[in-house]
Amino acid sequence: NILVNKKVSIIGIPLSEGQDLEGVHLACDDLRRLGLYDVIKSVGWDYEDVGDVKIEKKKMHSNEKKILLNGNGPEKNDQNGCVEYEENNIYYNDIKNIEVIGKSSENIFKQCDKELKKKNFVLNIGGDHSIAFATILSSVHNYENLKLVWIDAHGDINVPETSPSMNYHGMPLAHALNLFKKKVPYFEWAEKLKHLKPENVALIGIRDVDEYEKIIIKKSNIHYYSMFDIDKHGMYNICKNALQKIDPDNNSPIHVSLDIDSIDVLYAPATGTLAKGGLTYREIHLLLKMLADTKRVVCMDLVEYNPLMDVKDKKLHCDSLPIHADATVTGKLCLEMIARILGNDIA
Ligand code: 6HN
Ligand code: MN
Ligand code: MN
Ligand code: MN
Repeated sequence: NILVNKKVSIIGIPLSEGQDLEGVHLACDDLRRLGLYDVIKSVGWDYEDVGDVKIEKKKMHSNEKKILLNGNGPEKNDQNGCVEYEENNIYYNDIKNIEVIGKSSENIFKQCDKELKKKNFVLNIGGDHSIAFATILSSVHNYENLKLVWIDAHGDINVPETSPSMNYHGMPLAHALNLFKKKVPYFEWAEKLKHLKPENVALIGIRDVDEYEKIIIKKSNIHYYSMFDIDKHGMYNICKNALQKIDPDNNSPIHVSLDIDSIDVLYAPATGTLAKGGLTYREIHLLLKMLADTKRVVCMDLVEYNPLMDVKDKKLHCDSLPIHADATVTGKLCLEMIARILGNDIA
């Protein structure tokens, strides 16, 4: 095991400004209430809850200038595999809430950096997926040769020029790969940091990918596995293949970025961007178990759980983890997945 401490640093990151719905900022407190600490202890790990990262709320200026988007959209040329878009018709400050996200991301980076340096397993509980730019850069900064497994229904690899929503949570992977063509306001703190290399990335579970994102994915040199690949080959083979591709020598540290919407709506109804046809309960558990078995996972983001959208669960006989009796369906699954990535072996 790379991590000899067997200690989890819990970082709450109640950032919800990367998307449009209320509620994802409540996830960390919800999981604390449902038994996060007991679950971690029950699988043999110690923990340290360092609390929530400060989210820098935006001060409104009445005379704020609204810059309008030119409606032409990006130009596309996928014949030779490039994405072409007009450079001048998009302003990066039109990314929604970019000030809050950029400033808060610096706080996220610093907090993760501090915890990673302790050689703890760092658990980042979102918040929406916007948090992942900072958490991943922090892992890349602390671990030589870091690999990334991004589990998501979506690509999250839009650049501002291709984004249909201008929501930053659809862009963090592109940003971490340094695919943005211009400097992003409020992210100056990150400009000199090492970014992620595409060959070190596996994207697993995709099924709701925007038109231009498909081109970016194909062109980017990341390794990607859609739901069809999982249907055809089974999760066991997909995970084996993904690990082999990103880490042929089997010795690198791994960062897992887990978007709850990768899982089917049936098992994880409480998330903002639902996409049918997701991972089954068994598939996500198998994937996380195989990752845990590498003994090289050093950091995990758990994002996009929205407790306000969750539904009642009934207590089952197989609920062996010390989870609060009134836990909701998605909340309970989140805790089970945390136990799984830490190496909860049985069943
Ligand atoms: N997520 N591709 C869509 C967009 O707005 O860019 C959806 C992104 C969802 C992001 O689920 O983390
Ligand atoms: Mn995502
Ligand atoms: Mn997603
Ligand atoms: Mn039975």
